[in-house]
Amino acid sequence: MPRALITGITGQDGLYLSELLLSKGYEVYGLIRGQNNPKLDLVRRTVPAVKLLNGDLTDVSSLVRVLSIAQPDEVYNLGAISFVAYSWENSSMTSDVTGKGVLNILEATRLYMAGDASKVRFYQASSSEMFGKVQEVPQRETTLLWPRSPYGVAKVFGHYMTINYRESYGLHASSGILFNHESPRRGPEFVTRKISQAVARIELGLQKGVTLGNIDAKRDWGFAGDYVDAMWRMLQQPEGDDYVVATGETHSIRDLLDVAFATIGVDDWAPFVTQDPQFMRPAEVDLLIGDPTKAREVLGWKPKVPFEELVRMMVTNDIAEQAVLSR
Ligand code: NDP
Ligand code: GDR
Repeated sequence: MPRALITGITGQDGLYLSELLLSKGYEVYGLIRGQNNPKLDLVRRTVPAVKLLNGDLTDVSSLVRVLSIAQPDEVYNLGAISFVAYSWENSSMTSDVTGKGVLNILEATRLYMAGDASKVRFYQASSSEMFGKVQEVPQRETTLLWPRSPYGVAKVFGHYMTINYRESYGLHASSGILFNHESPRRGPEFVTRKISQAVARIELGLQKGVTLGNIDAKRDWGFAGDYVDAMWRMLQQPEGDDYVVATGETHSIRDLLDVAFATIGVDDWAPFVTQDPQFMRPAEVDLLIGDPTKAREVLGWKPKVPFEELVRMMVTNDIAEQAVLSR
């Protein structure tokens, strides 16, 4: 039975990846942090077979201990402070967790493999946020990185450190440059879920409108359930490598509002949407669109859920969820 360790198990991707690996017969270990993590219950309910171990990406000794207990064949490093807007307000902590945390888990993995590179394979959750200021359209594995947020800068550090461990120690390390991926499990701070929850509450008469920041930004949005499959495929290759994972389509937040409000039969969303500078970022990433050719050709991966279906799935789920919560 193959064994996997996932950091970030309480996050959106951690849950989908756990389900995928369990369905493939893996024994799955998850890193969990904090004395009293409120998301622990969700993990226990959703994927009860996952074995949880305490540790933190900022504490390398905890990572060494967790690896020695889990004895994994595959390590998926999904843990991060992942909210871009928050990263300006907590840039040092974001650097510690999202940046140096990658070095910590790579180093713990190197110690664990003890010179035997066949012992373990490593996945790093890199991000399209590393592309930042537009240099090339669409963005691919070779596009110049120009991050525009402390989060993006930290991810660039983690990305190159992963490549460095591959080149220095022969670690089978892959970096997935994933573009935005969403689901009904997406954190409510991200724009897709903020909108799907708001639209659901408007439909139920619980809320009057929603206040957003820049609605002209464009993103390449896919479904998280599809994207975790690409992570797994990377670690099944003979060599570690870097892959862009994206749909190849881009949409503005205006497009997102069109589809979300159409789901509740509203054609003109303008009366429901206001903008506030508090949700604008000091530096914006205006346009993301990925070229997933390499992932398709090498990994045999392609996205299954199109944008409109994804948004409708999220709104429909939130209507049901909010109806229960409001009872
Ligand atoms: P989430 O924000 O949903 O989850 C982040 C996870 O990181 C949580 O489980 C959180 O645990 C954990 N974490 C935070 N701080 C630490 C720490 N100090 N030590 C250990 N774990 C920690 O993110 P997603 O699931 O959406 O994303 C997964 C990864 O992929 C992240 O690294 C993200 O940056 C990256 N990514 C995401 C994309 C997306 O569109 N979703 C696109 C590209 C990259 P806790 O419950 O303890 O806070
Ligand atoms: P992003 O996702 O920054 O791309 O990072 P987010 O959903 O937060 O923002 C997307 C775009 O929407 C604009 N926006 C708003 N965003 C939020 N959160 N709230 C608002 O009210 C709002 N109004 C407009 C933003 O300015 C931005 O342009 C996500 C995270 O999952 C990262 O961890 C990951 O690496 C990248 O995707 C790829």
